[in-house]
Amino acid sequence: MAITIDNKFIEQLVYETFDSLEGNQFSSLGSPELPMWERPLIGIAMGTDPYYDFLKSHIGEFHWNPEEVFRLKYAKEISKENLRVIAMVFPQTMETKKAQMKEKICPSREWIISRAEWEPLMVEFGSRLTEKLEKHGIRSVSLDLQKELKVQKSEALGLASNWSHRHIAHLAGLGTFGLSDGLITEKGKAVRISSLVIEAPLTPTERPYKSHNEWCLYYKNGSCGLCVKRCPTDAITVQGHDKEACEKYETEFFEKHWPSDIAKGDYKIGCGLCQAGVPCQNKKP
Ligand code: B12
Ligand code: SF4
Ligand code: SF4
Repeated sequence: MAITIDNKFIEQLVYETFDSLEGNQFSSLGSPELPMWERPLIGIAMGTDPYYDFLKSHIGEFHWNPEEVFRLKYAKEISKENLRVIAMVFPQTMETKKAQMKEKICPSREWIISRAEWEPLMVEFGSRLTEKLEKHGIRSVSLDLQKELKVQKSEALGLASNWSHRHIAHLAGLGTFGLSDGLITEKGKAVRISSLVIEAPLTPTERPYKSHNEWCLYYKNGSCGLCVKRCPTDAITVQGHDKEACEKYETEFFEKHWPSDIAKGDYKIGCGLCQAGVPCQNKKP
């Protein structure tokens, strides 16, 4: 029987792939029975949306559009009309968030590990998903598998990637930005994000907002501001988020406050205290 390639089919494939991940567990903390991440929220955007041009002027010319992403992997017969972008938002588990909420200086052990083991997990996820799609004759590019994905300097906005997962998730209807910069989704801000460019006739997700920051209480009505208080280094103020100060603090906690019983190895680091213990932790507040 011929398979219909539609949103439902893709959603099932994403969940099936996610559910099969061997790396989605805390064996590094001696708890292989506990998952690191919950099933993702999924949003879909057209490959022709004018938003990609906006990102080129807003972030920098270096920010890719879906067609440029597709050309990283495929040489022939690429038409942007046939491309879609799938944004996937993976929530932290309640256990990780509860542990992170209690911390004030150094992120919790669960937060440290779920951040540190993210890249290998996304290699496992992206490889399996793109292979399954290929078996169905569908071309796709998982951004987290592309070695060209890197951080550079946007003249206007400082540290920025050539593919900002959260701007793409915003485009795909999954959330709006908060005072801390973090994307607030229906499952809150304590999330990580991945994206996939795919050649398939999928229907774009409706965007249930009009502005880029309306789900944040501070931007909505001047209230909250709790992320400002959660930051141990004053990197967040009512003027927004100071990326350099934030990055500097991540290095500081790595050097001064890292738990002695967790081997540093080549782990990537992230603080994320502003993502927990706030009203936008688990939901759109
Ligand atoms: C560089 C980077 C950093 C830098 C800079 C962060 C930043 N704000 O850009 C540093 C090292 C500081 C950092 C820290 C963290 N990061 Co980081 N980081 C990235 C990376 C690699 C690129 C981000 C990027 O391209 N930014 C682009 C710039 C332009 O974004 P921006 O300035 O924030 O954008 C603002 C404007 O565009 C404005 N805006 C949006 N639309 C519009 C429209 C108009 C008209 C106007 C005027 C303005 C406007 O709002 C945005 C937010 O304020 C991404 C991975 C990726 N490839 O996407 C992860 C990523 C953003 N980080 C993430 C996380 C989780 C973290 C940490 C929590 C660390 C951790 N893991 O524990 C902290 C949180 C810091 C914070 N307060 O948000 C997540 C995001 C989760 C979320 N809920 O948003 C990402 C997507 C990684 C992932 N794969 O999930 N990170
Ligand atoms: S903690 Fe409050 S002010 Fe900060 S991003 Fe969340 S809703 Fe906005
Ligand atoms: S990640 Fe940590 S240092 Fe950076 S803004 Fe959030 S709380 Fe502050």
